[in-house]
Order: sequence, then C-alpha cells, then structure tokens
Amino acid sequence: MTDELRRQALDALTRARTRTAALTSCVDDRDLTAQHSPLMSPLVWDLAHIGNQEEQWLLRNVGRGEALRPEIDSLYDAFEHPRAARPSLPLLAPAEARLYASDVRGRVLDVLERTPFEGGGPLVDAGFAFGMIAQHEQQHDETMLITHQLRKGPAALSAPAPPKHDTGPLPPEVLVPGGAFTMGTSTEPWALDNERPAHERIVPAFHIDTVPVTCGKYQAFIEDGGYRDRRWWAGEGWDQIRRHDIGSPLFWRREGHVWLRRRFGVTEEVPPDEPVLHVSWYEADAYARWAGRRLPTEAEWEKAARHDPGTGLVRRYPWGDEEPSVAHANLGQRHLRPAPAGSYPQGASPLGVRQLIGDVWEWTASDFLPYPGFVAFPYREYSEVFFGSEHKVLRGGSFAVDPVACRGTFRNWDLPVRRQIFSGFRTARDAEERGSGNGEPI
Ligand code: AVJ
Ligand code: FE
Repeated sequence: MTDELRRQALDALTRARTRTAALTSCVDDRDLTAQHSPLMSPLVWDLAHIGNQEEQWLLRNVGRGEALRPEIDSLYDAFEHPRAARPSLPLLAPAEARLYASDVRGRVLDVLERTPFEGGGPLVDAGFAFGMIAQHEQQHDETMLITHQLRKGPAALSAPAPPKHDTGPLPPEVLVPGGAFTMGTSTEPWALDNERPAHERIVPAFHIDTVPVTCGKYQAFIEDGGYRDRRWWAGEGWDQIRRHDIGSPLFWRREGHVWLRRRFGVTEEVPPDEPVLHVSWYEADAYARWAGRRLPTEAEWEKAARHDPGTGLVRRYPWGDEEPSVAHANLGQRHLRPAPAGSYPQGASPLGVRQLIGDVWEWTASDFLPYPGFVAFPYREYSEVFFGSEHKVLRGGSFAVDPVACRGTFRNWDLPVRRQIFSGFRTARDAEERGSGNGEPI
C-alpha cells in the first residue's frame, strides 16, 4: 500500500512537472514575463511560486533541509502581492526560475525516497505532503492555462479534439431520491483539509440535469433577452453585467446571426452541443432562474456524484472507486475543450448523471464553508481564510484539471463574478415528493 502510494506520488509530481514545462516553453521570455491580464500573474511568477512552495513544504518542512532561497519567499507569497502587482516585482527571470524549480525537484526526489509513509505524523503519512504539492502544481498549471486562454496573439498550444462517444438521446434530468448520504471524506489519503471530515447529510429528493448546460441552450437564454431582464439576476450580478456591458459568456462575440468564440488563439463558431464555459456564478444563477430551475447545492452535487442508491454507500467517483481513465472523463488537458454534452457514458453515476467529473467546473448554489469538525491542515491559508459568504463552490473539475486534483469530494471555490476560469454548470429542481427521508427510491 505505501509502496503503491510512493509510486503514485512520484508519478503525480513528474506528470505535473511535464505539464508545467509544456505550459512555460511554448512561448518566449517576453511572453512569460508579460502580464496578459490584470486578473492573472505573469507565467514566470507561477513557475517560481511552484518551486518555492515545493521548497518550503518538501525540502524545509518534510526534508528538514536548509533553505535554498529564503530571500525569495516573500516575492512568491500569494498573500503579500496581489496578481496585478506581480509583474513589477523583481522576479526571477525565466531561465533562473526554471533552474530553481528543477534544483528543488532534484532534491525532493531524494527526500521522497527516504521519507517513511507510515508513523511519521499526518503531514507525511500516506505521502500526504507529496500529494498536496503535486495538487498545488497542477492547480497552478490550470491557472497558467487560463492565462494562455487570456493571452492575445496566435495559438501557442494545441491538442486533439475529445473522442466521439454515444451521447444519447438521454433523459433531460435524473431523480435523486431523498435521504442521508455521507459527504466529504476521512479516508481519501490526499484529500485536502476542506474535504474533511466525512459526515452525514440529509438531502431531500431533487432532480438534476443529466448533462451540463450546453452553449446551444445558453444561447436561447441570450436570444430571449436574458441579459436585459433584471428578474433573472441576483445581487451584484446585475451591476456587473450593466457596468461591463456583458451580454454573453467571456470570449464570445456575435457576427450577424452567428456566435463566434476565441479559444487558445483560434476563433471558431460556438459549438451548440458543448457544455457552456466561462460564465460567472451570476450568469449560471440567472440562466437557472430563467429556465424555472436553480443551481444544485454542493451537497446535492456530491450526492448525485457519489451516492449509490443500490448499496447506500458512497463512491470516490461517479463510476466507482477506480482512478479516472481516458474512458471515464475529460481531464488532464489531454484536450483543450470540453467534450459534447452526454459524452463519457462509462463515467456516468449509478443513476446515469454524466460528466460530473471533468469537462467543466460546475458552479453550485453554495457558499464555501467548513464541514462540521473541520481542522485547518497543514496551513490556514489553503482553505480556512477563504471560508465565508464571499466565495461560491465549484465541483467536478474541468478538462484542465489533472486527476490528482479531482475526485468526488474535491472542492474548488471562487468569487461569483469570476468568468475567466473553466466554469460551466448544470441545473436542478426540488422533487415534488420531498420529505421521504428514508433514502429509498420513491
Ligand atoms: C483552490 C484553485 C482556489 O488557485 O487560488 C493555489 C489553489 N492555493 N495555491 C487558487 C491554490 C494556493 C486555489 N484554488
Ligand atoms: Fe499557490
């Protein structure tokens, strides 16, 4: 078991570094140090920040080694410098940042070899710190992919389209029976603090969309004047779309009767059967209200993804406990887009809900809050400082998420105005037969 985890840790760290290298070698140094959007860091900041977090946690903390470059810690502290201010910092130049990150990694491989995965305390047992750092690097790789999407100019990245699957016809929604289920985890070895601990939740019966909302359906909301009708918009959402004159998802543009979108430097027609991407929580919420529905709560989303009504048990993923394969989900930046709605039949949940994992991050109705019994670990700044009503939870991961940072319990969060992230959604509604609390199908 620990041998297997050690192999997985090495694999996850190596996979992350291969991806980081690809994302930072396909553009020149000028591009790496430029700020492509005030919302994002220069790519070279992410690169050295990845190395610096790895140095702090795996070399200094786990490995009990001397600090390599303590003087740069504050440059790469995300809380000290907002993203917009990072280009004017005396950052390591691209070649230096690359050398630093690879120097750290070389030493980390020695630490990994000599660190016992049992009896060493919660930071190292089951290789947690190594898994955490692999997830950290992959999360920044997704952030860097967002920067690539925002970058002007010709394409720097390419990937094949997702394979074709049997996408239906499918029923538009699935009934999830009411009753208790186990939310979160106390056993997943590399689950982050906010996913813990496992606890019972009673979730009344509800219906949830079989597939994420598509561009075609979202277009109907636009054509119906959805962006001009105050009734659909909550809170700051209306102010945001008025102030910034927003009338479509980010990166969309209308030409006559056709909607076009720019994707990693290439302009194409909006594909109607693809899950909609680059919408804010407010846009998702407004669409749901227009459709006479609502966003699922986080507990509903997780119940749809993990609960098996046949056994009453929860799964790690909708399809079961096996690690994601290419047949289960569109993950890991193998493709640079979500697959058509209804794809990945082998990744469906026991009740037949598709594409819960991969393709697009799914906005939920819920604020980012701690579970009962939450303990910050190993640092308050990962989750705890973000808890509250400011951030909304996203679930399921996008095409840009590596499997190491994606599972049925994984929680992501962002401000409800954000739309440069790989965000989409599906909708839900209460079941008429609410209140049957015994967990049996109705
Ligand atoms: C969990 C994706 C919101 O990118 O801000 C990276 C992950 N935390 N470095 C983020 C993270 C520290 C985080 N999100
Ligand atoms: Fe970070």
